[in-house]
Amino acid sequence: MTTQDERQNKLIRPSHYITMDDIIREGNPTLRGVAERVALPLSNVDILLGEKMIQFLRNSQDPVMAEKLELRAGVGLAAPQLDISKRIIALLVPSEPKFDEEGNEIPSKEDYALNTVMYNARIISHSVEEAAIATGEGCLSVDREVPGYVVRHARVTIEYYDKNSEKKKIRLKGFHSMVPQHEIDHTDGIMFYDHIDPENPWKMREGMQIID
Ligand code: 4LI
Ligand code: NI
Repeated sequence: MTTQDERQNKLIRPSHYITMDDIIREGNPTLRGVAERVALPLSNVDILLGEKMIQFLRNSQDPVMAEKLELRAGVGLAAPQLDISKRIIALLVPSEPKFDEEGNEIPSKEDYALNTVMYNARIISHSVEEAAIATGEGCLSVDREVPGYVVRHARVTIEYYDKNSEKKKIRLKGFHSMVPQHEIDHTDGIMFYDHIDPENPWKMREGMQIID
């Protein structure tokens, strides 16, 4: 028997890199539980876990590190995916690649549209309009393709606490709003395919925005 605190202490050791072996898969009941809010001001262990989660996402997007550690690329990770039932999510979304007049990509290595750990994140308001990613969604805890539109809010306002225990509010739209909605869902025991129409996965809904 290992307790959650013991698992978290292992994950935050300085020498530990989070890998796919640390990520639990569908079928594990933790993914269907409602996670606990974290205590504020944040404890050092919760701050360190957030940093490890961001490090995992950065490694997963780096071709060299991803191959070495056998990581699947992700832009978001939630603590329940590490079998830690706490309301902690990490978001690392690369900026859209920019191009010069000749059409060459301007390299912008450390450039992220979103690079945040959110504690106790909640959606405080959202658009009536819905949206879905054109190609569907994937999840590091789901080792199969589940095709279909994952119907979400087109725009959200999220309130959360940052790593300094400061209360923040952010408004997001497009792909940038899909990622935190997917991750906040993990803290509520919801999987992306719960939002796919089982009858007709690619059914277009009235007024739904398609993100590509
Ligand atoms: C390599 C290096 C095509 C198929 C396009 C890959 C760096 C799908 C998209 C990435 C799809 C990076 C992503 C998510 C989708 C599909 C997540 C590639 C990593 C695109 C992230 C949480 C849903 C987030 C856009 C079934 C692990 N991520 N693609 N969905 N990328 N990535 N989700 N959809 N079709 N999942 O999955 O991190 S919200 Cl950045
Ligand atoms: Ni997921």
